[in-house]
Amino acid sequence: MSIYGPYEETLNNILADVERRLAEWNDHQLAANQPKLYEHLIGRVKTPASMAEKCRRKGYPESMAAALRQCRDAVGVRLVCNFISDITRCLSLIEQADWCTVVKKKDYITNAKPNGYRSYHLILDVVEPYEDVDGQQPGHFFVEVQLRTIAMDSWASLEHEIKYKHHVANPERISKELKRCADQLASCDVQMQTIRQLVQEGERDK
Ligand code: 0O2
Repeated sequence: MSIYGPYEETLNNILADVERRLAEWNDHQLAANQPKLYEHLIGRVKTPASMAEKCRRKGYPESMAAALRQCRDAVGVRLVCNFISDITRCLSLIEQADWCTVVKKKDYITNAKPNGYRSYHLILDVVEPYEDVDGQQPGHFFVEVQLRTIAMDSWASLEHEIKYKHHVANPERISKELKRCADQLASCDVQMQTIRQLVQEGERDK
């Protein structure tokens, strides 16, 4: 039996619902002739094996309650944005949305991890028409949202891939190069933002 017990289908439904709401936001922006909020979206329900491993790593019981209440990232959505300012636009919409409450924020953009990882993480409490682990219906479910630029996302993919290659010859050198690369990409994100601003100012002055 999966660590999610009978909730596996519910989690997939919640993911679909959150993805639909976020896609609607992008559609509204485009219909109003505004730039996209995000370039693309990736959603996933954490695999039961990966969730069981996380429970063990965190010292939680390998139970449905721990998977759904203590871990809080069984359902995850990553919004990959073109510009840093789009991350701010997404954040502001999420904070004002009536269908969710932000219960935790981690700003790894202002405070990058020592390895160079950058991203903005949110935990949302979403009310959905399903019974939750406390027997409430509509129930409360947690959803993790990660907001990144394309540059931050490509770095994280590469770093993630390398992390699981345990037999690399020169791990210190690779970590150092990865950190340098993350800092250069962060500087490119700032430059891209400046270019976007200049283009927008030019359009306003026309
Ligand atoms: P997956 O499959 O990506 O979900 P908590 O202590 O519970 O508040 P948590 O969840 O342990 O926090 O850690 P945190 O810092 O919020 O980040 C968890 C997720 O962020 C990871 O998920 C990654 O997706 C991403 N992440 C965090 N740090 C790094 C990093 O250094 N490199 C990369 N590539 N990704 C990172 P999972 O659980 O690893 O897997």
